[in-house]
Amino acid sequence: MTSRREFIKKSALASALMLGGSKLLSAKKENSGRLPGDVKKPIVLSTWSHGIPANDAAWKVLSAKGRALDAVEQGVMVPEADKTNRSVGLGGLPDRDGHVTLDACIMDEKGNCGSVAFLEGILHPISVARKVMEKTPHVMIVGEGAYQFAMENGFTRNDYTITPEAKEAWEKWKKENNYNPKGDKANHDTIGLIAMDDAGNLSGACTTSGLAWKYHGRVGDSPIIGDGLFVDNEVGAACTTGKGEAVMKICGSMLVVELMRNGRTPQQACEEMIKRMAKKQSDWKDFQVGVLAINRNGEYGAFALQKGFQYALAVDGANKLYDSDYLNK
Ligand code: SD4
Repeated sequence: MTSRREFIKKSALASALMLGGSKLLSAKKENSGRLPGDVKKPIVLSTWSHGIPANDAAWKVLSAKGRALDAVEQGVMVPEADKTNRSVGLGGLPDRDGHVTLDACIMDEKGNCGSVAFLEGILHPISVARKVMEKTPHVMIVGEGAYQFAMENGFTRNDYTITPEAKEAWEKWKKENNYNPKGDKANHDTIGLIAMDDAGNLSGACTTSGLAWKYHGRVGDSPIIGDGLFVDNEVGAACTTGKGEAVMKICGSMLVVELMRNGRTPQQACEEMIKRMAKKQSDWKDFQVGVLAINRNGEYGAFALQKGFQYALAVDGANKLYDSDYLNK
């Protein structure tokens, strides 16, 4: 018996052949080697090596025909809960005053979104962001207000707000750097995770402790919808990592989604965003930014300013880490 997928593939092939060989080639090319209808899903794409365990958790939800929104939340909760992770969650490195302050956002297939920033003492900021999305008329709540909101919604203060290891690193940094945030090095690895479920719906989540040694109160791109994350179910999803200020200056994730809307593949869109960033920001060789994107066909893209950006891709039941291509060669 012919499966629906095979049927679609054969029909597409037959109609393309009827149109002539050249049409077939261009159909193939436009879909990166796939024929129309052969959408890769579910698919999960996330930043850095902590993306591997995050993707595993997301995949568990998606392989049980779960919703992409649940998958992205479950996925990023893994690095959030990992006390040894120095860039996500309460295990993260603190700001220059010794506070670990957390930023997170989430977005679903309907364009609903929620965000928290400058939040202390909470193990899962992504879940607070989801509550902001689901329970309030707002998109973003920050600082003391976000903490209060978390308390009112059943979250508890965690028993640690900074790990002994992060505190030790901070003491060392203070001595060596004279309490002076530089903010120019990619000393942090946010997790951004975007996914498409079996129903073809897209969602994304992004969570971080932000740049290490930042000014107290500084917020980067990660919890800002359109900067660290953007999802448009008609087009695709994108997320970023690296120096938040650089991403914020060009609304990075939103830009990538808009480029895909205008016909770019995810890879082309990621490259164009990074190239534009480099063109506009003359110090681009001194910092790192990485970007990931997927579109509605389940095609994906990854690109960075510098060598060293890695991403985790889960598709067809396999979950692997890859080195991203980059601009500064
Ligand atoms: C920030 N974008 O706070 C985050 C940090 C990060 O990989 O992603 N580093 O600017």
